[in-house]
Amino acid sequence: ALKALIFDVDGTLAETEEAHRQAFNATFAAHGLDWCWSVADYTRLLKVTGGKERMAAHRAAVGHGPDDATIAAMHKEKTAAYAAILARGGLQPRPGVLRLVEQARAAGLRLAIATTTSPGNVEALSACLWGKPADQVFDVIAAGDMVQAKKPAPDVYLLALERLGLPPGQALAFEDTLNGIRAAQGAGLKVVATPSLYSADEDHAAADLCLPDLSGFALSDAP
Ligand code: XBP
Repeated sequence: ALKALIFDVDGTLAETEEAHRQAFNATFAAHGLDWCWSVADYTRLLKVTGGKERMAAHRAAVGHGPDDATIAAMHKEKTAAYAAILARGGLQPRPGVLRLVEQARAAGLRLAIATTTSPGNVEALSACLWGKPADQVFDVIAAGDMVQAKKPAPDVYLLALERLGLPPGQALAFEDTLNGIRAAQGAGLKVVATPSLYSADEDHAAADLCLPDLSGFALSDAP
């Protein structure tokens, strides 16, 4: 029987990637760097998961840019810029997210996060969507650099399952990207995909269930 739901964050709980993109660009400008990511650039760059990894991939593509230590420092500034954008408000949960979280709680399911972004960004979003700390909404938070290999590697989902103390057959993952679907399935999980603004170009046929959003999803629909 289903005992837990495991959620991706960016693009799945909310359309956060535009705030991430703006935070990256503000950080590049503050460093006097001639990098500026358009929506088209960022759609392509999102295939590289993780902000530091994404900056390094861009550096490799353009052939110049800051060293790894500077990228790490810039990523901390980017994280602060992202939190400031979210603190200004205006970010909504994707349809059905709040209701599903409540329904799962009422049914006695446990809730977890499996994300590539940092724990601080999970907090910033939780404050935005629920007005409370993430650990008051989720039992387990597996995030960012807690694992060595980011999505599409299964590591962050394996960590979430380990902390839940559950086998993959007793949990269900929610994702918006192909990298996320691969990560969850690599951990043995079934996945519900709800493509987002920045992943609409991908083919999500590999998901066990694909929906435009979670507004029509009930726990009895679990694949
Ligand atoms: C989202 C990501 C993240 C965010 C930016 O992946 O790949 O890198 O774009 O966050 P997921 P950071 O949806 O799997 O969480 O800059 O903190 O990495």
